[in-house]
Amino acid sequence: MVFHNLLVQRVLTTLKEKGLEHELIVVDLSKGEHKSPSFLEKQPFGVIPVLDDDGFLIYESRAICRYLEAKHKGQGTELIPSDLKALGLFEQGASIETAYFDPNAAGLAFEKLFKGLFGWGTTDDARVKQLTDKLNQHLDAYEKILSKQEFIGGNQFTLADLYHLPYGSLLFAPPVGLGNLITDRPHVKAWWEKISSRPSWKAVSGQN
Ligand SMILES: N[C@@H](CCC(=O)N[C@@H](CS)C(=O)NCC(=O)O)C(=O)O
Repeated sequence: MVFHNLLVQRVLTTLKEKGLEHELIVVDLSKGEHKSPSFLEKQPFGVIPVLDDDGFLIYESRAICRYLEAKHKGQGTELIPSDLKALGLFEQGASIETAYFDPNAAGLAFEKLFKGLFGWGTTDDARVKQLTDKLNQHLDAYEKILSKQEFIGGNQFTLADLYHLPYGSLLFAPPVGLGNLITDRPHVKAWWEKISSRPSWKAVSGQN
């Protein structure tokens, strides 16, 4: 897994689900290319990914995925439902990922993996405990939700599930070593196995 391309993987998985051709232009973070004036013109926050769709530029990985789904509705997997109530549940699931999963899973990846990998300092054990406790608490809610519906945004696979894949996978990476937070909960485990075994994600994360 190329750790620093995590959120690029979110977009690549969406492209695969939609069956869309693309060209991947690698921005070398180790050389600081993402902070160069020309890149900052495209992405003022200096982070990847950015999508250039025939000159139309859009950044923020989740927004890019939504844009691709809206533009190519009717092609490949439907990643956002159109039925009003299904759409409501999708929005709820997408918000759950951003509010309750991402900050804790990403925080744990930062503390337990990225700090060591990129020389950003030493792991703060108190912070790890705080993030692990929060994620445990939130995954208890996931367990309840997923005992009543198949996916986090309703009963079909959507972007709300797909958004979890990069940081969810990192929980299993040896330096993080917290895959048990997922596998200890039967419904969360079944959901995770379903979403992480999609051919799109397997291809993008190099598990094939
Ligand atoms: N909210 C942004 C986050 C993007 C992000 O943090 N990208 C990381 C790579 S996965 C990055 O470019 N980090 C470089 C840095 O922070 O300097 C998104 O979803 O696109």
